[in-house]
Amino acid sequence: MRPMLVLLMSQATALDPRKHHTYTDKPSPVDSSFSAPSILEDANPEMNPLVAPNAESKYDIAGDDNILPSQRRLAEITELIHTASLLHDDVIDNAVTRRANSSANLAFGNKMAVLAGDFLLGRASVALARLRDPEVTELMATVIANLVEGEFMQLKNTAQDESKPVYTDETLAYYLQKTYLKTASLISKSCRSAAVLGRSAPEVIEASYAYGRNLGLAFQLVDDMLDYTVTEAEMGKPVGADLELGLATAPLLFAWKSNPELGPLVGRKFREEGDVQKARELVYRSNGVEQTRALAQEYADKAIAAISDFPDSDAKTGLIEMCEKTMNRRK
Ligand code: 2DE
Ligand code: MG
Ligand code: MG
Ligand code: MG
Repeated sequence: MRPMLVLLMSQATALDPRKHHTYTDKPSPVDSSFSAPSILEDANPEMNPLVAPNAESKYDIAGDDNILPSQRRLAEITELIHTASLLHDDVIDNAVTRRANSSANLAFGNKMAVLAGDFLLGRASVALARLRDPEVTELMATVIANLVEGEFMQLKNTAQDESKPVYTDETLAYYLQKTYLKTASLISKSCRSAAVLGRSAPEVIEASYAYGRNLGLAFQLVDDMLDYTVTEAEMGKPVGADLELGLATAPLLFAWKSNPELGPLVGRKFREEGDVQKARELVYRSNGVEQTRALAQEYADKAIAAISDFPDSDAKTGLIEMCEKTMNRRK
């Protein structure tokens, strides 16, 4: 999803008349001299499954001149960072499945999985440096730091003193900040970077960032909701895992808001026998799932509103579809 998003954003912003100047009329210093080897330094482009030139897509992205080579590379970098974060995530979460397969940590062990993630981050950094765009380098390097900051916030779990946890307005704000860092930062800053590489006008750059931020928040809210609602066979990754890990995500936070008795359970991170089951039941009984879906829908709507001034195009339609798909996904 993420590489496609970057390509669609590249296309949609290129078609915006507010653009400073077009690719053909004034190529950026990067793109006029940009001849990139494969992102993994492989001479054979077939070896690069990420955004192969002939990649099949229902969107018309393969030979589109509106998409710059640097923007295609950015899409690949985004995917490398994302995949690296999942390799590390599955180690941290002790997950045994990913994308309907064994997780890398199960198949190869934690050490190899961590090193594989590090390798992808290294390759992403090399590719980023080769774009020769300091602003984009800063944005995407910040994403890497943000992913880690988000995970740290999640380890801490709540903004409250754990001995006396009480639901306050800060509880949801903390969760949303964590969610921005661990998920929406990558989506928003890669969308922004696509517009920066395309030399878009400042308001177009801001719009692409706002789109990504809101879509990213919707995406993780749905992810946290699906953890309560779908089966592992549908998801292709463990479900019900968040509570087992002691994580208070949106469905639980909404349940907690109307059931203060959940506080002590959250405080001890569901470590005692029966905690998880009790918490899960309260989530279902207090519409925590529905409230999470409604909040996700608000963000998805904001994402669509953010790009409303983009001129109509297939790419814009694709970006809107991404929001709809995010809301309807079952995996
Ligand atoms: C997905 O959350 C996790 C995203 C960020 C992970 C970031 C880490 C810091 P989930 P699912 C681990 C390291 C960052 C790097 C290497 C850049 O809800 O449900 O656990 O798919 O995702 O397991
Ligand atoms: Mg996980
Ligand atoms: Mg995780
Ligand atoms: Mg999850």
